[in-house]
Amino acid sequence: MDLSRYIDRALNVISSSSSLKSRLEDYREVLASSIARYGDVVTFKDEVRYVFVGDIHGNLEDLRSVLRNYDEEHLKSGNIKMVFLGDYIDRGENQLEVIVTLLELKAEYPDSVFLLKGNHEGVDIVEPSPHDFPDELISRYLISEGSSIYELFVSNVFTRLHLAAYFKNFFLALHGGLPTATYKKTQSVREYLLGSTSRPLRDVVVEVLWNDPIESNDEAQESPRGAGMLFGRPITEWVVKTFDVKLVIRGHEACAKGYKLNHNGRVITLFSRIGPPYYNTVGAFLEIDASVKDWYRLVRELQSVKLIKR
Ligand SMILES: [Mn+2]
Repeated sequence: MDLSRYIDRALNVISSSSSLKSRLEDYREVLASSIARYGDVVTFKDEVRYVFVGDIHGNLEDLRSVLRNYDEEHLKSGNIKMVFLGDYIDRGENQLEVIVTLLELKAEYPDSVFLLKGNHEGVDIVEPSPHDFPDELISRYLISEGSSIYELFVSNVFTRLHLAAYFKNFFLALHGGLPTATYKKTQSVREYLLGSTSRPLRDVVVEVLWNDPIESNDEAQESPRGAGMLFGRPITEWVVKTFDVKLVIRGHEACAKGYKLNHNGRVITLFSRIGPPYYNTVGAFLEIDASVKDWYRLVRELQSVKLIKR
């Protein structure tokens, strides 16, 4: 069976507020054990196939187009690991369906499905803006139930998502971009992305969730978004060398073709939903096979990029 059947499972879960609330308790456990087992920055070691999915923003049909490509056998056997790059909610018409589908997948295959935090899921440490998820919950379950379900999403889900995924020699995956505040100041990838070895520093996490690449030899420039920074080529070159990765994989920015490359092919952006309020008419996701020696050449030649069209 292909993975799109998890959408039906999600529809069943959200059909009543009581079933959703009880399932949110399960998600809390699932996500907490994933953080306990893999850390806030997931470290991968298996040379298998990795699928990266960019922003979905509540667009269920585009999520379906991605999930149709994969069978449960892939996740069960561990031959494929799926990494979702955040921004599941906000703006689209099916935010709840999208995030619950992903949580159902995570609950079933906790070691093969990884959910990263987007700026719209950063509600614990970072202000989400704009953020119309509470409105969707209230319009569906009315004010009292809708508000309490939103609180459960914050405490049980959004605060428990991974911040990034790292595979030495291969990739670093995160929602927004590479932080500039910790550039050249840290030894480990975790410290670089969190700003400290213990508690995450807000300003650094904001950068991870909000930054965008810019084709510049400046290290950093101010971002027109009003949050985060624009990171230039020197930052990417330092990260590639210091943390020994070939590719930085991120979402966050709509792109006309669903993807784009920056910084001499070292940064790939994936945007996996189509349609308003964004302008792109094609979406994209990425599949790389870490067991293939020249996997990075295949990325550069765009053979690893999968398109979503209607
Ligand atoms: Mn975003």
